[in-house]
Amino acid sequence: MAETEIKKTISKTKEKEFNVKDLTICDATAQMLIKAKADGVETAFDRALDMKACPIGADSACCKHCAMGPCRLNSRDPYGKVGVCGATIDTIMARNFARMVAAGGAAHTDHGMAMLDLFRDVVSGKNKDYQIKDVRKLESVAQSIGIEIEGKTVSEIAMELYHELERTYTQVEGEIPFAKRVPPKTLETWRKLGIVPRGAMREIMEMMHRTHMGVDQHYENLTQQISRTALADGWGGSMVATEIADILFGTPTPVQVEVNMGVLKENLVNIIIHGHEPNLFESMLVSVNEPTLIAAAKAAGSDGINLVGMCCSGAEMMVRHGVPHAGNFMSTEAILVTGAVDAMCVDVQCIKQGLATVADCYKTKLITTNPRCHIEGATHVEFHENNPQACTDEVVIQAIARFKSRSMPIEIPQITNTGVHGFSHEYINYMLGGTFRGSYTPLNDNIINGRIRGVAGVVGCTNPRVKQDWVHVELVKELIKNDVLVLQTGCSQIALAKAGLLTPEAAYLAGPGLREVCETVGMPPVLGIGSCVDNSRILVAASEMVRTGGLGDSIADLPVAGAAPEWMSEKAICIGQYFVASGVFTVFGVTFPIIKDTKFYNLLFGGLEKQGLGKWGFTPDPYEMAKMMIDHIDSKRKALGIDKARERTLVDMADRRAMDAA
Ligand code: NFS
Ligand code: SF4
Repeated sequence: MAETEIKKTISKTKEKEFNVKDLTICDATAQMLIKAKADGVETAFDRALDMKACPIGADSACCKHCAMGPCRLNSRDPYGKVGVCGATIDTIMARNFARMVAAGGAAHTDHGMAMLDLFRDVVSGKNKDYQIKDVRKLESVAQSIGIEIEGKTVSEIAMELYHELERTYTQVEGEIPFAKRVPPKTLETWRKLGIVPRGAMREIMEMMHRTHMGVDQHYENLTQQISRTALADGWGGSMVATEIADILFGTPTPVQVEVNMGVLKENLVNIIIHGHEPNLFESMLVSVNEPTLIAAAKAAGSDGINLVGMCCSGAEMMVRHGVPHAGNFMSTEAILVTGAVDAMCVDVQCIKQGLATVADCYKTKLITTNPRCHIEGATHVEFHENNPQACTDEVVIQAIARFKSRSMPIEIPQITNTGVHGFSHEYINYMLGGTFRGSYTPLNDNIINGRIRGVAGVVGCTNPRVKQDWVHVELVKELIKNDVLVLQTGCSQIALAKAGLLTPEAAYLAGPGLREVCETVGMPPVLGIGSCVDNSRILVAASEMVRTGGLGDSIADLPVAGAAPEWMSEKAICIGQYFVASGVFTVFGVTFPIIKDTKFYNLLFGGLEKQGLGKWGFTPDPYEMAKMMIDHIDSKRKALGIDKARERTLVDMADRRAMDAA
């Protein structure tokens, strides 16, 4: 069928010249951007070229919290002017930052609370479509917050756990349940600073109140609530989301998976699930295996149904069930350009409204499912947890109908990358310690003896303001080359999977110490953990490292660092802040929404560390970022007195090379 059937969305005047090599290192996405251009179809890459970022907004130097404004301050002379109400640059930036944290935290905690709602209905028997799959995990989570399990039935433990965890959200006074998992010294610091979260709803509400016109106008006091709100996400909403998903759907263990656009198949009905809620995806798995629907797909002329994921729920399904993953955030429009996607089904978060237009161009069904997220132009088929298949069967039926009437030319980039994903903190424990003596001792030992220099969490989004995947990949390569073990989640994990680094064979790219550990254990130097809410697994792993001993008393003592090199969402800011408040040096790329060398900046980038927490860092350059993280890791090693061990290892290596050469 003629390509003229494709609706053109780029007007001739708007069309800007670009070289795809400047936009992405993902070959599949590049191929589709070229096709999109030929088809006259616009994506976020085009719009980013067309939309110059507002420099005042980029620095958070504006405020529209009341109608005496909006007020714009001068980024170049931040103290030269104040808002109409008198608000200073520090107040304005801190309030804007606070609202980003509140919004990001709200996204994670609302998602976590929805998971908990489902858990309650499963336990009470109201919901019969889902079950508790991982009883061991249920018991260990219950025990971790002091619930006695001896002599109790699974459903008694589960009900008790539900009531405990509900406090994560609704509690008005006291400490959230997972505060019990925080290393004592870290918790002591939080208590001293008054930042132990009460309940997420309370913290987010108070944050919104305090950032209203004329309330909290001291950046230091605002920062305290910023930390408390962020911690209510990391050790609260996100952690509950992860733990409940494990209990209901199973705790991830390593699984070999295919990633990239080549997972689409021309002869199959292709369905993409893009979003953040595993309950929708779990039900999709049931629907695509329904014999009547498979028969219908075949009757329509296909060889069957192909279910693949994108973004974070995709990452969760990948680590839990080995479901193929088609790409990260900046590939979601591009993949529709293949013409091969019969339905893209979305729930909440990171879903570009632009998808509706691109889907329309290629006659792909774009289906929204969550009452929280409708998109103009998309079909809404609401998902109800108590009757999930009604929605997911309908998605399959619509996809089959689209397959049957396929009229577009199809072009699927023939690229797939096989890797091993699914390293939950439980599995890291088991992998390094063995079945009978599962523990973090071998990890700590290898850090102490210097084979592993430290651990880095590299996470977060992709963003059309930078070359897609490039900062992630260069940063991670640099880190492992320097013996830093890398843990990954979200879109960053997918970037590295596409670069082929989530394989045991990639150990050859690692420094000698890390390579030795990887080869002994048979693990990749880059461990894929799951979705963005699964960053909570990194917090638990860090606590385990402290508890195991030899690496200090608090998370702030550990030789670890974090990064979100291509971040874009408010969720990423909230994650960054909860890592910082937990004691981790966290570096962001792209841009940082604060003016350098202001008082608020100095607090985030240094002052918090003096209070016993972590600190922020910023650079768009991956090599500089790696250096900052490694320097930080080395300074922590020095403080722990384990820098000497590593120096010896390196001298030994150099000696050996000198001897080899002689
Ligand atoms: Ni995280 Fe997941 Fe991706 Fe960023 Fe969006 S999908 S929750 S926010 S873009 S990593
Ligand atoms: Fe301007 Fe103050 Fe109103 Fe903000 S709160 S818009 S700074 S007057």
